[in-house]
Amino acid sequence: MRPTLLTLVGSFAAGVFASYPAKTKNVQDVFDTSMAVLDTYYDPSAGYIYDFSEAALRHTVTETAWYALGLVMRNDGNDIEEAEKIINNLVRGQFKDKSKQWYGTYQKYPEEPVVGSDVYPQRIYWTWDPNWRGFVGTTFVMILEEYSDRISNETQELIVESLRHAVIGDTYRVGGVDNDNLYPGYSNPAIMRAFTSGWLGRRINDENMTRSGEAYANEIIELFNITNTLSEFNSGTYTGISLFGLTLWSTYLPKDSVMAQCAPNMIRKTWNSVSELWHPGMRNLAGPWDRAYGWDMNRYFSIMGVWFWAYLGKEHSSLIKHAQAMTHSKDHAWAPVISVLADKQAALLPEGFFEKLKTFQGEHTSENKVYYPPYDLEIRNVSTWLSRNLTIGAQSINQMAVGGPTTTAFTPAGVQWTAGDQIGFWILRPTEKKLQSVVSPGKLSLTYPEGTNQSVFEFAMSTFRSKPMMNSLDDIPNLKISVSGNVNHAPNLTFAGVNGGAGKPLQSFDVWIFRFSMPKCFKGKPTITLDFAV
Ligand SMILES: *[C@@H]1O[C@H](CO)[C@@H](O)[C@H](O)[C@H]1NC(C)=O
Ligand SMILES: *[C@@H]1O[C@H](CO)[C@@H](O)[C@H](O)[C@H]1NC(C)=O
Ligand SMILES: *[C@@H]1O[C@H](CO)[C@@H](O)[C@H](O)[C@H]1NC(C)=O
Ligand SMILES: *[C@@H]1O[C@H](CO)[C@@H](O)[C@H](O)[C@H]1NC(C)=O
Ligand SMILES: *[C@@H]1O[C@H](CO)[C@@H](O)[C@H](O)[C@H]1NC(C)=O
Ligand SMILES: *[C@@H]1O[C@H](CO)[C@@H](O)[C@H](O)[C@H]1NC(C)=O
Ligand SMILES: CC(=O)N[C@H]1CO[C@H](CO)[C@@H](O)[C@@H]1O
Repeated sequence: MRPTLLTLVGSFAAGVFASYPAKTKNVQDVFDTSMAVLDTYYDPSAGYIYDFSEAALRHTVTETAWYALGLVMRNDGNDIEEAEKIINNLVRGQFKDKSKQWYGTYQKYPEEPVVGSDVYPQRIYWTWDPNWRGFVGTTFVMILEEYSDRISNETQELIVESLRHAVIGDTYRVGGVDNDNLYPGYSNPAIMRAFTSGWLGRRINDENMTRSGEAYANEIIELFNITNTLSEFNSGTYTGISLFGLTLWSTYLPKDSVMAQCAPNMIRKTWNSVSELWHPGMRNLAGPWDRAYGWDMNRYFSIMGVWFWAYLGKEHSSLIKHAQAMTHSKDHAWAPVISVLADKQAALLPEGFFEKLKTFQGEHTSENKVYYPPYDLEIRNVSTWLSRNLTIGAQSINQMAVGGPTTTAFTPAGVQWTAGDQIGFWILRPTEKKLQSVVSPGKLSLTYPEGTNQSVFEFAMSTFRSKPMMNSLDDIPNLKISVSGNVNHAPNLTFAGVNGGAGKPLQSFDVWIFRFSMPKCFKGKPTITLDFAV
């Protein structure tokens, strides 16, 4: 085809906008750095991103969706063509059989066998993931809202049709039914669900869908209002996703939506607790954590880390320079999403809010209440003490099941300290449904109200390059721990590492396990008190 004037102008324009023009230097850095990383993971012959983990070049779906948004934003060379190819791939890989529980969600990867076949039985969160509706769906909405002028009408129609499947499929989810766990307290997917339903209902004039989104949002808001915190509280990863979802509420819904009305307040309250728990010196959110992919944010890639990067600059965030080396680094793919929303969210917070997060404000205590029904039988009380070189956080809980919604990630108590060239962590593993905690400067007391002589206080501690071998509590670098209470004072010490020891790593962290058991005969309820000194 001979180039017409129009195609020449088109390619010239594409050349001019060689990068997404962000409003701030930090957001520009988030976007450019991350896209450069994602470009190296992109497989144009397939139209998918390679899985970031050890995966023999399998491809992956959600990261590919976020990358497609990044391509549309960058709009350079054949970016738009690739994005359209990707969108078509993702929609082709969406489950369209209305009779299946996984209707409307997207594949986990294109090479996977047929979900629900004899060889590949359906298993929620394993062979299919109900939250992919929300992750891919919200990304599609952002593409339509921000860049509908850059993509073809056919692709836009394809997206709207795909969103219809995703929104209706999401209504199949009922917490406690068919192994699903979507309650309004499961903050991050709940917020996405209300949003896509409210947004699409308005777009396609489906009043029932709009109403259903608004009604679900009301349940989330009522729950939030009880404690002024997200039910899925303090998580390096998931607080970041909930803030993303609340920013969607506030940005892309009209003023008559309860979501647009309530999101700014929820965002401010959530950032207030973040600002109390964020330790700028240690570059960590102090504990305890509801869902942790690790216990030192300097070593795992978190989505809060990307927000901090966007607002404070990478050097003040929890991410290392070459953040793709960190564990859970696939969340690098969140960068385009956060780049679009960073300024919109910042506009809802007071002037100078983020500047304060660059320096430690001095010793303080943060008290929070959290409620996540049905897992919490009572409101949880969370208390965190922060000092320059030591933080201690713990909560009192009365849960339906040990660990509440997640046993591996739920961390009822956590201590962090500066240990030379790294951060040390000392965390309580969940072993009982009821726990009473008292936090005070330098001190942590834990009691099991329903404990027995079989109870254990099991702590996992970081490893240290400066001190690879650990024989007792006396070997811990930069930290003295004194033990009191009616426990056996000498712990059983084991190692859990990637290549061996008494157990497997936690998330991807090698850990030392200090296990305190109870004497056969003891008075009162099982109690341990730990005094920490740096
Ligand atoms: C898309 O559709 C709109 C109206 O529905 C039309 O004005 C526009 O020209 C179309 N764009 C393209 C690229 O086909
Ligand atoms: C209306 O929405 C509810 C809840 O999302 C759904 O269960 C129901 O099937 C919808 N009804 C119609 C007619 O679309
Ligand atoms: C939640 O609290 C906010 C702010 O106090 C209030 O405006 C809103 O009406 C409340 N919403 C619900 C559903 O309780
Ligand atoms: C948290 O504190 C409140 C009092 O403010 C109390 O009613 C509640 O039982 C406490 N929760 C737990 C799990 O101890
Ligand atoms: C310590 O715990 C390990 C692993 O549970 C166990 O094999 C070992 O026997 C325990 N040692 C003592 C002295 O209790
Ligand atoms: C340990 O607890 C069990 C049940 O709580 C009790 O039956 C047993 O007597 C206790 N053992 C000792 C030595 O106290
Ligand atoms: C005793 C101790 O570890 N002090 C450290 C506290 O943290 C500051 C700043 O992070 C260090 O400079 C101190 O050495």
